[in-house]
Amino acid sequence: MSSELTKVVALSGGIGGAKLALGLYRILPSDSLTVIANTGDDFEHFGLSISPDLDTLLYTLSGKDNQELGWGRRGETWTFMAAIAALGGESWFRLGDGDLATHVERTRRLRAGEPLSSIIDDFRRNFGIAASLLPMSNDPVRTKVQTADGPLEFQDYFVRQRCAPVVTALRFAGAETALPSPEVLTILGDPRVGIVVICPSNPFISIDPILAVPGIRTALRDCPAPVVAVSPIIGGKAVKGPTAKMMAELGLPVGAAAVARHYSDLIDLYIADEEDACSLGELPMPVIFTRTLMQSIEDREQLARDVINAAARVRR
Ligand code: FO1
Repeated sequence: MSSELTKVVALSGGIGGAKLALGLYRILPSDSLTVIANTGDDFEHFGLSISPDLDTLLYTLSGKDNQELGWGRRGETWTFMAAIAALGGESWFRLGDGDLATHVERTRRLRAGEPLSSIIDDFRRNFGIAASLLPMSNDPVRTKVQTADGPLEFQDYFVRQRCAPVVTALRFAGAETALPSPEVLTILGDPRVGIVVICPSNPFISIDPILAVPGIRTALRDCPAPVVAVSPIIGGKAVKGPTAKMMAELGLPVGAAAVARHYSDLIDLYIADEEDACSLGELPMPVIFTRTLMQSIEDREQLARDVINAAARVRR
């Protein structure tokens, strides 16, 4: 990116997206990254306001993430959950003792009337994160999973039922009246933004809720910077999570090409894995192929470099 284009914006859900967000965070000058996070997975549990994708990003960008689980905190203890289970309480959604502090403190401040974006900005500063981390909205937007047996709350589908139910549709309750959180439209209109990256999160449950918030899709279309999406599918399989299963159940061909088409009205460039180089066929946008599997820190940084370099070749 040329020198005056000093800002990068990334749209991300949880685990997969957070890996590329970390790669971008590590290769870019410290305060040049803004991550817009999905809040459609958020829910109330034990009376606590839980924001899984924001928390995964907070922990990942600050090196506090639990690398075995992919969510929650490193070195976690589970005394609270064991005590809940002993009381016969709900233990399907596991809350570690350190993670619990995040939910308790967020809930306290939300109840005191503080907007989520302000709380998260304070948390990321306290965690020493120099990137901006923005919830897509301060208003509640909740992903509802429609199945053959009726609607499910997102975490009930994703965690309690382990993504087993057949998905017939997804709905983002509250999106129609939600406002983008204050800094979201500002950063998407900032002329210093050199690229907007759609991270390799699940397009349907992590990126679509962000795009469903009124004003965000339009801001992306009007954004002077190129918008680049990274495929979350490699060789017809999702790296992690239910993306491939969901695509089949939603009647989409399972593959990186279908994801590119899903974003076709928004993106200037698609980055897919080299494994798919011979199978993508004709797409309505330029495609480059690279290694998109991120197993190590070096992989995260290399993919981030590939994305930044590729964007420099694309002009809106
Ligand atoms: N995912 C699970 O599969 N099992 C859990 O018990 C679980 C607990 C949990 C607690 C806090 C948190 O921030 C995330 C947690 N997740 C758990 C992951 C979560 O369901 C997903 O990160 C997102 O909702 C999808 O990206």
